This record gives sequence, C-alpha cells and structure tokens, in this order.
Amino acid sequence: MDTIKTEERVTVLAQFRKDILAGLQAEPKFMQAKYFYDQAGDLLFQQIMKMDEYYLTNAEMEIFVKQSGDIANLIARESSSFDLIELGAGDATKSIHLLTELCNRDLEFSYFPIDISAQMVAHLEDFLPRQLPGLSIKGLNGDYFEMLDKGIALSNRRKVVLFMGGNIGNMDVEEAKEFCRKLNNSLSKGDLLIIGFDLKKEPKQILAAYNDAKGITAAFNLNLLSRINRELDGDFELQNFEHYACYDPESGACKSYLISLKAQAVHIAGETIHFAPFEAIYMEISQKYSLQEIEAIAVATGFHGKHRFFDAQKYFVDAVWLV
Ligand code: AVI
Repeated sequence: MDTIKTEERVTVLAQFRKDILAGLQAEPKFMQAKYFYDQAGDLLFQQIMKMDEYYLTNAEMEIFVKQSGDIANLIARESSSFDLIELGAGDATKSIHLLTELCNRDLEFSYFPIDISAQMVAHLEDFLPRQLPGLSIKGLNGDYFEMLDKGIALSNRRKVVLFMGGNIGNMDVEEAKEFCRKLNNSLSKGDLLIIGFDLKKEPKQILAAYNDAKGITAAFNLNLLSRINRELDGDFELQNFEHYACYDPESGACKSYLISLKAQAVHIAGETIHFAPFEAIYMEISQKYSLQEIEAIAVATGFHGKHRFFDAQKYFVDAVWLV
C-alpha cells in the first residue's frame, strides 16, 4: 500500500516538474492554475471565499440555500432514480442543501463526489452519511477530468452531473466548449448537467474579486512559487514578483499574472529560467459570461437549456442543461 502511495507521489511530482518547466520555457510563460491547490493553497482559497470582494461564493450559496427544493423537483421530475456526480465537490457546503432536499423525497440515488483532495473525499464519506442518514455515497479522489469517466462507469442509472463554483470559468471559452462537448459525449439522453457560471457585471466589482485589498489573491498566486521552491528545488525570490489582475469587459476574461519586477534568473529542478524586467507569467483565467454566451455554449456542445437559477442580484447563474 505504502509502495503504491510512494510511486503515486513520484508520478505526481514528475508531472508537476514537467508541466512547470514546459510553462516557464514557453513563450509567453504560463503556469497551470490546478497547481495552486497544495495545502497552503487550499487554505488561501478558503480565505478568498470568505473575502468581502469575492462575491461568487455567497451568490451561489444563496441559490442553493433558497432554491434547492426547486432544483430537486426539476431533477425528480425526469425520474425518481438517478446518480448525482459532483465534479470538484470540495467540502460540499453548497451541494449539501440539494442533497438534503433529495433525501427528503422518495428518490433512489447515489452521490459520487469527485475531488482532487483525498482528505476532502474521506471527510465527505464520513461526514455526509452522519448528516443525512441513508445517503448512499462513494467518493472519488483525483482530477475531475480523469475521474469523470470512473464516476460515469460506476453509475448504471440516469446521471445528474453537478459542476459548480464557477470552475468552468478557469477554462478559456474554447476549453470550456471542449469540456462540455466531452461531457455531453460521455452522457446519455435524459441526463442532466447543472453548471455554475459567473456572470458579466460591473467590471470594477469583478476586478476587485481578483485583486483584493488585503492581498490574499496575490498570496494565493505567489504560493505557487513557494510550492515550486519546496517541491522542485527552486529559488524563486517572491519579493521579485508581483500579482497583476486585469479584466476585459468585452471578452469577459479576467486574467491573473505574476510580473517579474526585474531581470533575473531562477533555477528550478536543475534548469535555469530567465526573466526580462516586467515579463509576465500567465497564471489563471476566470472567464465571465453573458446569458447569451452561456446559451450558445449549451447549443454548440449538444445540450438543451432547461432552466436557470439566479441569486437575487443576478451575479451568478446555475444553469440546468439536458442532454
Ligand atoms: C476556483 N475558481 C472558480 C476560482 C475563480 O474565481 O476563478 C479560483 C480563484 N482564483 C482567484 N480567486 C479565486
């Protein structure tokens, strides 16, 4: 068992090294945002979700607190037997409201939460059945792109896929379409996708969510440099890099960069990476959408828009799409 775990760790580390070096040797330089989430990154993201400026979490929480009954009715209307697969379940603080409503109805379903954090999956498997006695749950640990097929293979009932939190926003529009198309191909007629999108709104409000006054988002981005130093024997000097976020209201792309404040060389896993003054590393996209753009993605990827759930301010939407 321990040998398997050690082998797994070696593979994960080798992939991390490969991806980081490939991104930093590319022109322009980039990093993959999925690497933000080490232990310190998880804690920083929890702080982000509590920030005044980060409106996304409260908006989607409001939808699930107030409208889970309606969402459950919509799911149950199709048939009383299904499986609920959640991509990137986290601590399920939003989906627990929907699970509660589903458990209160006479339905036959299992819950398959998928998360990159093994601790989170173990916690859900322990905690949720105590909160919701009788809930059938099987957690899957791993990247949701990889675990999705496993989740689908485990289920022999109609599928309801939950993809919340605006995680689709961390793909650019083409990647998002590709992802939805792949999801659509893995699902069958009658299956549902419930997918959360952050909506285009006052540009200053969006920018503030990714450029907060206390610098928590900056620390979240810079933490990836610390992770590289620790895990890949790097020598990034964090004070030589600055977080820079910008929002383009036309395309809806909110992008984060780390800017090199001077000409410098950084050593990572035996390789040397040169930075020009003010050279940028592209860290993350958080794409914002209009309702028309969301509808266009549904149509382009083979889904039919069924229903939309908004928070009172219309900051965020959870769209229900039918295959
Ligand atoms: C996880 N994801 C939806 C967050 C977002 O809003 O793009 C990640 C994040 N990055 C900086 N702040 C939050």
